[in-house]
Amino acid sequence: MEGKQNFLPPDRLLDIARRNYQASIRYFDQGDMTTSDICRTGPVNASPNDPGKGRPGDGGGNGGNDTAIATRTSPKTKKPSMYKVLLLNDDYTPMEFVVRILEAVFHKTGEDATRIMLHVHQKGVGVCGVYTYDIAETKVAQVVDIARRSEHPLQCTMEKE
Ligand code: TYC
Repeated sequence: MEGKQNFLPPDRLLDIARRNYQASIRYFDQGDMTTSDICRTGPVNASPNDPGKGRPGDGGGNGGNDTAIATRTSPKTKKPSMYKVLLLNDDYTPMEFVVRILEAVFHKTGEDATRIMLHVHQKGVGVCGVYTYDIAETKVAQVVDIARRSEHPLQCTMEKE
């Protein structure tokens, strides 16, 4: 189909852009941003000889700066979720092997490792440490890998705190 395409004239497009810009300023003023959080960049339609005046309808005083970049100034940081790494009891893995695992993977002293191992042996489950997701996942994988290489059924898992 061959037909005329109805493009808006450039002046009309600029007018719409200007109105959108003013509306976005009003929008940011209502929220937690202020116009001071908005950094105006170079003028797109101001004359270099007459920088103080934009075209009619641009609000008059801003030199015709139609480009804005909104930046959030307050840093928003969140603490990562933490995960407990748990050791499970079984009837076959040797106590000494569990103590070695706790020393090697969780950097426990011999005394702490023995205490944790005995706790798991008696209660069925115990916490080896608390870590961010990736570290907890790696430690679980290391325990299971070492145990399987030695053909022990030792079970290790993780749980969100
Ligand atoms: N119950 C095992 C035994 O009597 C020892 C053991 C302790 C196994 C802790 C696993 O996570 C464990 N040999």
